[in-house]
Amino acid sequence: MEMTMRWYGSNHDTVTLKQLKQIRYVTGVITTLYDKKPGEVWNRDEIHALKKEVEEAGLHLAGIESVNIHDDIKTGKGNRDEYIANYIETLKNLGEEDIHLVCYNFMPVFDWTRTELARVREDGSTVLAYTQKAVDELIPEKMFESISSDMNGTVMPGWEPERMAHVKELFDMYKDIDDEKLFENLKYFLEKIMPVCNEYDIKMAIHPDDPAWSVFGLPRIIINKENILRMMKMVDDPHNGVTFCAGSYGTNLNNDLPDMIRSLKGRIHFAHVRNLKFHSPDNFEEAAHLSEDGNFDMYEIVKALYDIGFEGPIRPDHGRMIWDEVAMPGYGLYDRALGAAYICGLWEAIEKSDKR
Ligand SMILES: [Mn+2]
Repeated sequence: MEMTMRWYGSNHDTVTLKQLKQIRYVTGVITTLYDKKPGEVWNRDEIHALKKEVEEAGLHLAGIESVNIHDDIKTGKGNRDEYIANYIETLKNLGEEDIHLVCYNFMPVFDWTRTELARVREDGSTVLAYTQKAVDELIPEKMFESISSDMNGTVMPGWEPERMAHVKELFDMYKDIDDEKLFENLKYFLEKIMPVCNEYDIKMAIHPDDPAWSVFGLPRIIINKENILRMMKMVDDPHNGVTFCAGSYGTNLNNDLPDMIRSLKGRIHFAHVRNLKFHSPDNFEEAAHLSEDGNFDMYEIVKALYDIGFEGPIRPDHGRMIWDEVAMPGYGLYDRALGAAYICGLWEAIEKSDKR
């Protein structure tokens, strides 16, 4: 595995590449062209400039999170084929720049959903949190307003104000889309892009839906073992793979994370590791990475990744906000650095015990 950190680019991130480099455990960066709209082509020179910036800081550009999918592709409507052609062009340009990992998601309307961005924990740290009750009491168009004051002046991925201004139209686009239709549209998209992925060895890594169930009546399919294995079989090509996000699949306590990892051997191209603390099955908050701070056994999760021979980038996922840092919720420097160190420690211990 390669330890990485997500970085939003020098125009958007409060964390610098120099700081990431100094974590020491981290050798790679997962980044994106944050200003690109879904459906737009990423030009080769833009990609090259991003890569150069990362490399000049002594880091490796390990992959893109994300190249977002236009809603016409997810709904199978409008200009789907044109947007798929653009996506293929982007993949080709990434391949030409020697970038071989692309994370994406197929979630309708909301990229991910939390009902609080700064829940205060006992020790005064703040974390992202979710309660089903709060979602049930909210009308979807107000979702953005309800959390935007806690964004610390940052623009959060999937929650761009210009996108949220059209949230009602987005809901209309999805009104006749159910799980089956969404699977069908995902298959259509994957079949079209697989040739370019094979040509340039680009590993597509779908991010699960977060939380792993339907919110606001929208369909959600990347939520459990059955569905993800269905997706792997549906387009049975190793380039059709997975971002294994422990914190997203883990929102559903019925998901056995180590078992899911083992069942996805050869298809996990990217891993996100995070811990959640549950107060009840539908009230949880993000915790420190340390196993005993939450409900997940991090040793078992990292061990499962080790056992399947996982070689891709791994990153600590959302961290707590600690030491009075002001940053994008979940994406401060300090707690994610602690997470990286912890995961590297687990990995080294597992690897050395295995080799003795
Ligand atoms: Mn994730």
